[in-house]
Formats: sequence, C-alpha cells, structure tokens
Amino acid sequence: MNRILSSSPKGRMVSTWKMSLEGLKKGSRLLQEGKPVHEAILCAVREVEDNENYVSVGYGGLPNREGQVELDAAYMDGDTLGCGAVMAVKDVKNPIETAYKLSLKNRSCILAGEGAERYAERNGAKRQNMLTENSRNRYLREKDQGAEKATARAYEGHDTVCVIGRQGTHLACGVSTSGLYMKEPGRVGDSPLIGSGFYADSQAGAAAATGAGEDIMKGCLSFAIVEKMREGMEVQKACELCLEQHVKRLEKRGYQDGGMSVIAMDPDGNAGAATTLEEFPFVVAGEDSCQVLIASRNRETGKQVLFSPDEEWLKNSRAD
Ligand code: SD4
Repeated sequence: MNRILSSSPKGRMVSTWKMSLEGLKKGSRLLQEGKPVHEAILCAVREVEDNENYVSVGYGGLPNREGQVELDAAYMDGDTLGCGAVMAVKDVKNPIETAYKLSLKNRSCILAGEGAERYAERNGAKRQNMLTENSRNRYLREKDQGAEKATARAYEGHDTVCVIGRQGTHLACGVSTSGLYMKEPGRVGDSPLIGSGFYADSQAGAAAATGAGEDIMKGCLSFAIVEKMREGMEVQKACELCLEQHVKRLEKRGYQDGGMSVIAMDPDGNAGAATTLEEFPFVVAGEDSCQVLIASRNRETGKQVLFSPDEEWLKNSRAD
C-alpha cells in the first residue's frame, strides 16, 4: 500500500511537479524556523511564478490564443476557510500574493479580469508584462502552424503549481497557473475555483489538483478528497478513490481523460497523491528532507504506485 508518512510533527509541505522543488525547500525552511504557513506557501509559489523557465506559471507563462498571458491563482486558509482568488489577470507579477490578500476578506474575495488587476495594483502588486521573448517566439511559431485552432490541452507545457502546507495544526493551500496554452481569452480553469482546484480545512485535510481544468471541475475533485478524509479515510486512499471514481463518472459520459493529478495532506501531515498519467512528479518536504516522488498509474490495471525517482530520471525528465 502506498503511504507517505509524516516524519515530523513540525512543518510539512507537499506540492505538484518537479518545478516546485526549489520553492518547497525554501518554504519548508521557513516552516522549520517557525514562520506561519502562509509565508511558506507564498514563498514556494512565488519561486515558481518568478522562474521564466517554467512556462506554465507566472512570468514566462505560455499565452492564450491572442498571445496574452492570463493568470489564475488562489489561496485558502484551513483554519478560517478564508479563500481568495484572481482569475484571468494580465500583467500581474505574483498573482498568488493578491489571492492571499483576498483570502483575508469576507466579501469580494474572488475577482476576475480587470477588476482583479485594479485590486492587485491598489494593494501593492507589481505590474509587469508576463510574456517573455521565448514564450512569444514559441507562440508565434506554433500559431503559424495553426496550433491556435486546436483544442487547448493540459500538460503540454502547462502545469499548475499547487502547494499545501501545515504548521502545527494549521493547514493551507496556494495554487498558481497560466492555465491551458492557446486557451480562449477569458477562459478560467479549475485552479482558482474553490473545491475544484484546491480546498483546505485544518479539521479534515487539504487537497489540490492539476490537469485539464474542465475535467477536474466536473467533480469538485479537491473538495471530494477532503470530504473523504473528514469521514476518516486515509489520505492516499482518498486521493486514489476520488480520482478513480471521477474518471469513471466522466468516462460514462463519453469524455476522454485529458490528464488529471491530485495531491493532498491530512491534519497529521501525511501526504498523498494520485494521477491518471504514467508519471506525475510531486514534492514532499518535512523537517529534515525535501524530495521528489513520482505517482504513476498503470494503464492496464489502473493501480496507482508511488516511488522515488533515481538520479538519471531527475536529470532527464521533462515532466517539470
Ligand atoms: C487549468 N488546471 O487551467 C489548469 C492547468 C493545469 O496541468 O494544471 N495543467 O485547467
């Protein structure tokens, strides 16, 4: 049975994709120093948002059909259930920071488009063109080949960074993404939707998702996982069961799985993950370690396994 045990009663974190490794190391260090969970999560997400080599989040993100980078981000506090999100924002440097600020409010905490951009600016966010030359060149090249006519797909250079953290008994979660490459302008995925892309309740657990947002949101996947933990299910089992049930529900309606992966943490700091991919890298950090693990689903049996990748894999994998 897959099981990632908590090695420490102190700060614990889990995050999606290998690209979150450096951020998680920094965030986890803050937790070990006793800093509050939001500081650790913001630090980890910002690290990915600021890295232009990661073309799925923040600066350097790949654009929509019209060549503009539109970003979604959200933050949820598991103690208060306070939740904030920004959707389809342009030219905002660290959307996770605005999402966090919004999570402290009780009304008008989920903002879209221009209103979100104006709120971000009024509240200290740096405005910056998020399209790098590399992303622009790739867009122009692929547009020439007619790529913007194809259906926007997940996991083609587009993966959401989701970070769950726990300090003491306090759970919280932050997510940030540029969504699907070549998406329609104004399109919003699961990531900033409470219950779909993320959910955190310190009394039950936290979960977050990455993949084809339109598929994920049909089952409020993150909320479903947290509710299973509330009923007493073990975190890894909750991830596997909810994802499997959701895929079956979609398949019955004739949808083809566009790729979905989930991470979760229970109130004791135990982490779990499940995927419909052959390889889904995620990162787990505790008091004395921060490591990449792989969740993998066997195509024939549907069984999920978790394993540590070897050095060779870490060096060569493109699955950021
Ligand atoms: C979205 N869930 O916008 C995001 C994209 C993603 O891996 O996570 N891709 O639908």
